[in-house]
Amino acid sequence: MNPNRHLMTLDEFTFFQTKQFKNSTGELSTLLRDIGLACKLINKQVNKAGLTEILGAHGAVNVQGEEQMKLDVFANEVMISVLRNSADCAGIASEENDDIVVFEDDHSLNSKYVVMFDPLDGSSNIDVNASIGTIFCIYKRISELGKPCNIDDFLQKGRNIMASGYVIYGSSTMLVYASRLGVNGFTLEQSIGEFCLSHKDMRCPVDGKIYSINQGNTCKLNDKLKSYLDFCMADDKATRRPYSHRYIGSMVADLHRTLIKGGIFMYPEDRSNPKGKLRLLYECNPMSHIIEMAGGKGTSGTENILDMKPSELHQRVPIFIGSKNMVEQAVAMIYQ
Ligand code: AHM
Repeated sequence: MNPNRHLMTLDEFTFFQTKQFKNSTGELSTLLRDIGLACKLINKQVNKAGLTEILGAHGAVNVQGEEQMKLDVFANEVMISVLRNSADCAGIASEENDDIVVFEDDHSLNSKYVVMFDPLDGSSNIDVNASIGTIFCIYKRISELGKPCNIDDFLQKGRNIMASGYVIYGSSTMLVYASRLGVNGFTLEQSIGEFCLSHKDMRCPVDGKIYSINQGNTCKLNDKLKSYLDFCMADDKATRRPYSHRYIGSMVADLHRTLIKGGIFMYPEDRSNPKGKLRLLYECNPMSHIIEMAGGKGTSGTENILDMKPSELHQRVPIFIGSKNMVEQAVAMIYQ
């Protein structure tokens, strides 16, 4: 039997990338492997979400007498415990935690990286079996090695992201990973429990014909945003309009489609969410980094997302993201 060497695992791939940089220590690859492990553990639970409910809902006890955890709480605890055990993480910030979590053991104090994540984005979709995801990004800390990391390590501009990614728990489970060398997708091969390279050098098409927004909120939008939606729905064959409307309500799933097929995804400011709904640090920054590394664009409408200096951990921001030409046209029509 011949070994199937057409498969390249996430580990092999990141190690291969590491070898291209003379001074690289491989720490980032180790961290990515640890995040991959956490996501495989989350995936296992997500896949049996319906069964878990049969065995006992949140607050109930399962047949083994263990308390059941809500999936987003479970995902958060898995991410934290795996990264706490990681050799290369000084601390984390999570959408589920009010404050940063600093790892103070001797090894972590000397770790170079901090990680930010949304452990289970779009979790309201769990009940209807729609795709959900984990989003993460990794920064090099700016605080002194040997000391505990601090809030300034986490309030860096998205431009400083070293690597980012998401895992989509969908019809298959896939990890999309962006570094300065580009964006690559790895599908979980369940039989060997490894993420394997399946989508090499992913590029977001510069143009598209899909717009993605919670259109039910139109009554809460300002006139310019409403006019832009009218533009998306207008009949004009020359510019491929009307665009198709797609909205899953799970950012990872909506942006995964946008990355592959092109289009624009928006969560703008509205009457109920004057600063937008999505979080700069856990959702907008990592996603903008991935889309930008793939040739697309992410903006708040007035500023490139990656150039915004965060002022607080759970800051919200309006977002327009996806195919470069579509995003630039939307911004020109709404904000200029
Ligand atoms: P969550 O953090 O509660 O999961 O909310 C984030 C989700 C995004 O995945 C999605 O794009 C958005 O909220 C959908 O919001 P809405 O239901 O208002 O359209």
